[in-house]
Amino acid sequence: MATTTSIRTFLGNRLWTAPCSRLVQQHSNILSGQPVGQRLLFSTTSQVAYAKPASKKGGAVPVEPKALLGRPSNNLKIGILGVPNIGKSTFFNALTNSSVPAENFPFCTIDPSEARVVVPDDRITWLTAHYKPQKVTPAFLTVIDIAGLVRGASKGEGLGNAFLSHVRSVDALFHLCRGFEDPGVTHVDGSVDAVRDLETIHDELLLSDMDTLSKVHQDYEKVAQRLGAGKTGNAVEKKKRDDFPTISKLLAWVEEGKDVRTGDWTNEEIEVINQQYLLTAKPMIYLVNISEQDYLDLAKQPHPVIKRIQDWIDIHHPGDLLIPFSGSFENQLSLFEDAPEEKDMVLEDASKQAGVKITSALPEIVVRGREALNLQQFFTAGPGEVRSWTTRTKALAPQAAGVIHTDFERGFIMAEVMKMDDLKELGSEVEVKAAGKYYSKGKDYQVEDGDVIFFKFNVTNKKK
Ligand SMILES: Nc1nc2c(ncn2[C@@H]2O[C@H](COP(=O)(O)OP(=O)(O)OP(=O)(O)O)[C@@H](O)[C@H]2O)c(=O)[nH]1
Ligand SMILES: [Mg+2]
Repeated sequence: MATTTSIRTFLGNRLWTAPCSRLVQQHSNILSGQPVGQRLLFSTTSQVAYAKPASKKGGAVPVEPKALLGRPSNNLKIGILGVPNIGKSTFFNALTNSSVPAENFPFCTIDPSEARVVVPDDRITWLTAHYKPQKVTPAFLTVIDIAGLVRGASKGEGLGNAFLSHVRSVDALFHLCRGFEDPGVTHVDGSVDAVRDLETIHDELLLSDMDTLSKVHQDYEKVAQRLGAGKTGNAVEKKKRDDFPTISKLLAWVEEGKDVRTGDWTNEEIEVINQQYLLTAKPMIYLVNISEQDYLDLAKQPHPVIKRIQDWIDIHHPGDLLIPFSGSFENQLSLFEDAPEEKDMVLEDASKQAGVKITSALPEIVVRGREALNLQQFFTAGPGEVRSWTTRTKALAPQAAGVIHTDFERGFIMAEVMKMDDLKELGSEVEVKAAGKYYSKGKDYQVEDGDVIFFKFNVTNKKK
């Protein structure tokens, strides 16, 4: 895997900070190529099935899937967040091969830029080599470069509410931190201090959520009191009354300084949370931008800023993921995007200098970004096209069919499913069938990441 070394390099430096088995488990999963359990990374956004209490009749225990925080869409976006002038646009350009302005002054970015980046996926590569299709369509991650945020934004400082509305419009966040020293690059607060910057951003997001929730709380409280006093209300008012306890709980939570995404909410509460577009409910991945030399030295010596940030995350937001990278190194590599041999030479030189194999951190960042959005891939494959399709985690088979075409969902009959591992191991569809591993699945089947699916459908029934 192209990213293995950079992950190992990074892990080599994180093991010394690992305070608990969580990190060790996270690491071993990454190293063994297993998908990292979402529960480890983002506890409240995970899709973990839980058991309802046994029914009184003693029947089978029904299992209800846990709802996800966030918009119920397959078209989700991740935003790049951070204080001004720390390399967000530089990172965006390297990641998406774009050329948005990235100059040495705060608020260089005002209007957000959007770009799509291909999600690296060995499975698409395998399917393409196997089926030799006429067309290949990979999955994409949509990334938004947003303006820098300063302390006081929630009260209108800097770009204030305009900035916060940009944050509100994305579904997950790459929280970029400046870990490089460069006297030539000015800092809005006069000095480089990544943990102070982290706190600035977190405080502003929390203050914004507090503000949103206080207003909603006031409104719902009035309605709840009115309806509680025996007055009849319309459907909207009844909903406000019913949601009022959850809003009170949420307000108390953020007033304690806790991000909404760190709570263990019920499905009913998650439904209420999702209507409020809260900023601290969004999954967050911390990206620490260090100098090129520090990036090359990561395997040899722990980086003090990364250690400080990791300690801060472990205390304040345990489970959130940190990935170090070097903006200037990635920027140089991106110049060779159309010259892969020269890019390999740059990486070889860097590896010689570092004494370990060096790779770009970007593939890992893209893959983790997709995971943070609770998105997964399934594949359709044949000589015409190999294509990666996107659903939210554990979508049901008809919903997955609906991503291809609404008719497929409407007339869904069954999904014929091969597991990617079986296909790779046995070598062909025929062998998978012969081994009894070609499964027919009905409408209750939860699609898994990496399924190769052939849908059967019938659209003679009229659209409802
Ligand atoms: N030394 C060094 N300079 C960098 C790095 N990344 C960005 N810069 C410089 O920092 C300055 C600001 O970079 P931008 O990418 O515009 O920063 P930004 O966070 O998007 O800034 P705003 O849009 O103003 O919030 C530019 O002069 C970049 O060349 C880096 O990794 N190392
Ligand atoms: Mg910018």
